[in-house]
Amino acid sequence: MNLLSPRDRSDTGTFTGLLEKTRYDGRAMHHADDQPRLKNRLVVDTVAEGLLELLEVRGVKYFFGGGAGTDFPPFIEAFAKRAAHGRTGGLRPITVSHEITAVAMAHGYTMVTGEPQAVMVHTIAGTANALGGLINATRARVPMLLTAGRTPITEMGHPTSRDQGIHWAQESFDQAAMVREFVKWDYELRRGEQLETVVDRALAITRNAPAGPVYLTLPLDVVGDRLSPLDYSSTPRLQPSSPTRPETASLQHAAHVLARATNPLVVTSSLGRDPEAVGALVTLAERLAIPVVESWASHLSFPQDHPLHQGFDVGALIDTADVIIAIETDTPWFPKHAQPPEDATVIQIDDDPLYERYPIRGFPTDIGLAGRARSTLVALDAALDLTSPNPDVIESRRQRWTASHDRRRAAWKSEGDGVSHDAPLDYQWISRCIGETLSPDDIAVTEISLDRTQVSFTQPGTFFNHAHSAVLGWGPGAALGAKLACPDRTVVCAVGDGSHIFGVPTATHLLSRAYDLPVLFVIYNNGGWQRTRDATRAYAPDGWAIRQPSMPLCGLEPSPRFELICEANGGYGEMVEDPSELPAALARALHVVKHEKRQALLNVIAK
Ligand SMILES: Cc1ncc(C[n+]2csc(CCOP(=O)(O)OP(=O)(O)O)c2C)c(N)n1
Repeated sequence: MNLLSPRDRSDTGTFTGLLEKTRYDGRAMHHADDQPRLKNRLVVDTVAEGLLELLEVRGVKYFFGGGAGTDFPPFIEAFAKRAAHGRTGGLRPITVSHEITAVAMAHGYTMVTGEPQAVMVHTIAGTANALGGLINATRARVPMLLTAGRTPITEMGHPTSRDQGIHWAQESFDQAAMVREFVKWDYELRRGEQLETVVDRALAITRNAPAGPVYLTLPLDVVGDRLSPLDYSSTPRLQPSSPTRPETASLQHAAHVLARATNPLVVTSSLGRDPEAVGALVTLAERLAIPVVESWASHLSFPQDHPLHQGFDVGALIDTADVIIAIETDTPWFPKHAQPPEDATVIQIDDDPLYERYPIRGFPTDIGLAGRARSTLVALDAALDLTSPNPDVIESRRQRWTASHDRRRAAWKSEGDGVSHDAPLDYQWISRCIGETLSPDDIAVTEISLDRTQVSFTQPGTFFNHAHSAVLGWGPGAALGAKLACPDRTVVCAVGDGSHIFGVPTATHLLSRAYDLPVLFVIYNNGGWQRTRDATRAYAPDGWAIRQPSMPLCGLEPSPRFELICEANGGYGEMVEDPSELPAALARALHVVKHEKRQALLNVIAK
């Protein structure tokens, strides 16, 4: 057996980090373009070390360990050994005290950088806790390598054989079954020799469009095993496929339909996931004067101050549109409330216009333009060169939508003004105050709470809302991940009291302090789950629940002093009950975040 017990392990003498760069000059080692293909040699003690080395050379920067357990020792050893050798750069371990926070942090990091990171959780126990976050990452198309240990295989006879009750009870027949519906690929590492293929395949698949998490299980017996010197390619031989775009005939068809449209409409939720796609949409929208609605926006997909931006409620516009371009949106409208006319044409632009992983989704796809949205929009714009839309129609449309944009913004402003003195505070007023505090480059992360009618985001990559799966508790961890990715930018996390609790506050605030991630948390504290109350009100407008002073199953009272949880972790906290006090409180909190580099939390008492 090739197993390595901690006692057997050679000490640091054999370890120099050790990536021996070896060039092979054999014919097979050259690219077709005659560039030499280099092989590196990995010389480490264990498979776990080898895995970390490979993740590092493949550009993974963080290894979020969420709830390390008895399956982690080979990795703990490996990181300790790296630290003992002064290897503090490269792949960095982050100790996260809850799996919900770990997955959300990785999600938050990747949503602003596009670079997938690694998360490791404990067997079935950690996987169960990570599952909600994994669902969010899947629906948000966030690439991520989620790994989990597995209980030892052998009951006796090996250094890593089972010796605790959990080793029997934490085994399942098919551990990946728990997550399989929500990952693109799963696998169990069987042997160290597979490391290069497994790591490269995992990272290629997770990034391949549409991106999404992958799951790799790591049996203790395997990762604790000795790894013989391993030669691997200096650049991964498994790459995600290059971005695609639809064939020319389909683009021309769509362009002709669009050029003839009288009342076209763009609806998008997540185009801004690719910040560079936003400019392509602006170009197309301006060319034909197409109004844009950000429906259930998870990202900033169109500058809010652009005259063609028509807000967030597609219901008001959908029933008069003759051509709808649904771009990166799983839910372009709510058919229960409003539908496009029967003879409207629906063009869907998406990596996966049919949303194949959604069990049911009946939005028409008269023309499905599959591929990277950015490229499709540019190509669609080019295809319009062969059409001849009526310039008068476009000009009158432009004027109409510009006026509508101005009216809409004026109405939002007066709505915000109208609640500016309300106490408890109104969500609109809280959002307005946050909006006035933000600089154009600051990052806002929200779950449900931040009301975009009161904030004007203009730059891609500045606004992030939860995925439509809305497994709540994502926001606080995602904000920490965003701050980890962008230490020089201000990150504001705007969440309800319910979402803050779902987000494991103790873990959140501990992490913020431990890793110097000063985020401003603003809690919209209405003492309960307002969306659930609203849903009950809609379900039974004249029912029993609405007449109760407090609806059953919806309250979070007595409300905790959320600000004290932040203070308990070295942060700054304030409770705000007076609407006129909020701007000054935000300024104080932001000062702490920006200049003292400490986290801050405002517990805003809301209605
Ligand atoms: C993990 C999880 N549990 C339950 C829900 C159901 N749910 C949807 S909205 C909501 C209320 C959230 O409360 P809060 O964040 O305080 O926002 P509010 O609705 O009060 O504005 C709940 C419980 C969910 N989406 N996710």
